[in-house]
Amino acid sequence: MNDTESLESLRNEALAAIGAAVDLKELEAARVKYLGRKSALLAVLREVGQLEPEKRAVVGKRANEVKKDVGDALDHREGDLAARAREAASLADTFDLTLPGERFRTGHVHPLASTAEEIVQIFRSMGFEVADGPEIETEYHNFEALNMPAFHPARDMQDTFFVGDDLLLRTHTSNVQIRAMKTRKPPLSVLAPGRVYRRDSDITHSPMFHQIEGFMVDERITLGHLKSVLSSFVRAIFGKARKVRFRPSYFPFVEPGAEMDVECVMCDGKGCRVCKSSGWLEILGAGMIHPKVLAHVGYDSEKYTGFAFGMGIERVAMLRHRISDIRLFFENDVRFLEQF
Ligand code: FA5
Repeated sequence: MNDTESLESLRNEALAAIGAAVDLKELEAARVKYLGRKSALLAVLREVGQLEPEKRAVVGKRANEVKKDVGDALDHREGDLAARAREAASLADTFDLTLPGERFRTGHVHPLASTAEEIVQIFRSMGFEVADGPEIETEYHNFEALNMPAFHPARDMQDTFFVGDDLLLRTHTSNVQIRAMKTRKPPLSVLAPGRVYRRDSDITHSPMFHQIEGFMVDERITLGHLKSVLSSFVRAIFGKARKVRFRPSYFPFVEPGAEMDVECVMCDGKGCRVCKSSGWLEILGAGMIHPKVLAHVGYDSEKYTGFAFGMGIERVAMLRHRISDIRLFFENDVRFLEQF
């Protein structure tokens, strides 16, 4: 093969390698191989001076042309590959506006919290103010001052969790009657929502549940006031159509005492598992505050009378939302909670 032929095959080989380079790194390798200091082409150009004069002109001219062609091809391919790399990088960065967004799960107010809030608002609109009391309570405030001295059989109605000699988890919110009345003078109308505890568990009873205590004391407060306040409440929360009834009942801290039942919403009063076939669900106990309780807080029971009631918030929420098992409120299953 003479010098011109080998220049032609060198040119073809270089152009093929340049065309086949897939990225700038491979292209740089081709530049070093075909135009670098140790390349065959540069060797030809270095040695051209030693050729015979007429061959020197032909080979020298062709070698310079090949060098230019290879250089041009390298520059051209470099431009192509750089553009392709830029395009790939910008595609990787692209924000696709048509993709669906990420869905954030938002929390909900717990159905018990929203029911309690609704109840509180209804009584606030009737002039009641909200008070608070401790969940860990003394026997005195939970029982004694409520006319349930030690060994009184009525203490058994509320199976109690004791946490110390004289300390217990309050079994009802009625402890707030004593605490609030001791620090206030009549007239007063107070509402006290909170947690209470009893050894009690089935589809309508929970060992920890919520009550709202309400009481009003003034001169000449009668059972008529109690019935009127509770009837207004029932109309506001369950609507006019839902039937309610008062039943005489016994609580040592009231006289007379009553319980209020609401027609069962699960069976519309026909009788079912939730209302234990009675057609009614008990939501509260109530009555006229016993003169002995008024005496305990230092009120003159000849001058003042009052009523009190204690309502189960879970029971109201079950009736409001047609929930058939009280335990659903405490299992924290989001599929249940999401519905409210
Ligand atoms: C009492 O707790 C009295 N302190 C209520 C009261 C207050 C009467 C003021 C008179 C004057 P009782 O144990 O019935 O009463 O409970 C009141 C309400 O709490 C019930 O009507 C019921 O709605 C609810 N309740 C009672 N036990 C449970 C329980 N284990 N789980 C869920 N709700 C309950």
